[in-house]
Amino acid sequence: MLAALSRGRRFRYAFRILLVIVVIYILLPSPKAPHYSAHDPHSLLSTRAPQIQYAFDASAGGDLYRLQEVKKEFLHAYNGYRTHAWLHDEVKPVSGGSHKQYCGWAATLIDTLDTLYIMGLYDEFDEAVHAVSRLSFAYAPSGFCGVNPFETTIRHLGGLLSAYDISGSRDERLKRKAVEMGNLLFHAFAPNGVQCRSIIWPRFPGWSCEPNAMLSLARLGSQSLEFLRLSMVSGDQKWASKIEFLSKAMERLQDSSHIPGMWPKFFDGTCSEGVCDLDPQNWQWFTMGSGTDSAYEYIVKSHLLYGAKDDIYIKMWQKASPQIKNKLLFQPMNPQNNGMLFPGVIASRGGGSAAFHPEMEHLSCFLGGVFAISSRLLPNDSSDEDLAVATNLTHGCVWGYASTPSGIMPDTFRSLPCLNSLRNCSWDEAAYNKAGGHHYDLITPLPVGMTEIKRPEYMLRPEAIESVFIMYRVTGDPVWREMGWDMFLAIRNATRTKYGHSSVADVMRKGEETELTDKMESFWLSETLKYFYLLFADPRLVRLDDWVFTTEAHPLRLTDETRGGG
Ligand code: DMJ
Repeated sequence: MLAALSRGRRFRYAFRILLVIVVIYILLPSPKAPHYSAHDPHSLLSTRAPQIQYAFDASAGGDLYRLQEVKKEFLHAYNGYRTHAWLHDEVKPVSGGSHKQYCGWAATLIDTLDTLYIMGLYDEFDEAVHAVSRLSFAYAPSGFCGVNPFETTIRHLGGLLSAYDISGSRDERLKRKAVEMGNLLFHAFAPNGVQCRSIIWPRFPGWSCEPNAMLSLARLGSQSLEFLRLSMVSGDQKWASKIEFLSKAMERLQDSSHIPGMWPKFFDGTCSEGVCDLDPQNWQWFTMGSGTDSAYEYIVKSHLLYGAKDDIYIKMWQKASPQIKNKLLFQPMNPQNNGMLFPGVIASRGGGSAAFHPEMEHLSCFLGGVFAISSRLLPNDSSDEDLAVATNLTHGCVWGYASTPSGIMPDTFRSLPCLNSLRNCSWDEAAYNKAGGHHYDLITPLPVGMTEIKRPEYMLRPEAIESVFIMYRVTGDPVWREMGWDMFLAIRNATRTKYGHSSVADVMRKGEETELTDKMESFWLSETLKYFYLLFADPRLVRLDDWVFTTEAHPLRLTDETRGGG
């Protein structure tokens, strides 16, 4: 009958049907859409006996002035995004435009949901959840898109799961979106079970997920928290089974690297059984920075989330951590002679030839927090040593901030290691002069103790404040709040713009000389400002005994049936 109609009438019919569908969609109440308010019965303050977090007494409280200052910055940046880039991936903090980074699925909004709730911004949370629940991941707003499985897992899936957990595990809209994203991410695995580089989305006939010949450790090992929690929340075990397969591959490879117990940065992911055994003749890089960081972090944290069901994670950490301490950590020579530690990089060719690079990345600053958690998770002979390592690693990052003219640590720099002894490392001016120049450029001196700045930018990264926050929560020592406040002031001063906060090109420049790159990654709101906020909040808020933070700072709820202990 339709064929008999004129083209114009067919068009009008189709238009009317479409209109009716849109109106029904808008008017239908979303199923199970709780309204969040300041009187929300769900409380984030808990009373569970402390295991990881210091036993703060009830009077510890928050540092209200600093808390409000952090919240002000958060609102400034969030409102910049809300007004100028709503539902886009990122706001451009200098020019006020928007930026597509992750297929246009509102990366900043999804990444930020749980921070809104934690900060008590319930109206904003309500509005944001409503908007997110109406997004569709069935297609990419900008046509075909290459989905990055690593980033989409930690930002989108982690963001949705955490928003669900933190708001009381009752909003079906959030659970549904998490499952939808989890199903999409399931396409990121090649037939041999290993993650491919990207998923072409929407998929089209003929596309297949090709296994990755240069698979990074971070990609192999950084979805366990999100996938395990998704299985727990949804009741569907398919994500947990995937993690079981991948963690077995990691366990199988752990002793065959040039530094048994540690994994190198890259693997060949093209073998039929998953990941190939390592070729001992190849170069292997060992680092705590880019390409590996979150895989080590997830071993410890997956034990926290799931150790009662599977002890594979803690066994891997027990093998890895002594090697990290003995082989990778070094004490940089510095005029203050303080005992701080940095993780370096080892490039090894096998057959005993290995080179140590005293290179420190901002990304590696997560490690202090991980050692602090593991020192409490596994009370044993090395607990005190692990806490001392955590303290010295975190001091190293704080030193990296305090040393530059802007008060912010560069993305990558080098130092002179005291190779002989971790206790006896006194300042040796002649050795320092020999190791590197004194100058950053013609007029600016290098911070004394650094021998080279390889990447001078600051990308609004969270890892340093993340470890400062964990150190405060684990030890209860208020000195960490003081250090965190100095870091906050320096970052605010260098990065604040009209529409938010911007990455800066060079932390060795100050004030007007700083070049702003017009980039505000979603982790600024998801991680960096969340950790600053929690550092100054009542320490019972989002306690380390009730929640585990993903690598994107999304707290996931710990449950008694699955959590691992000592
Ligand atoms: C974040 O997306 C995550 O913390 C990730 O694990 C590492 N990189 C950024 C922040 O620097």
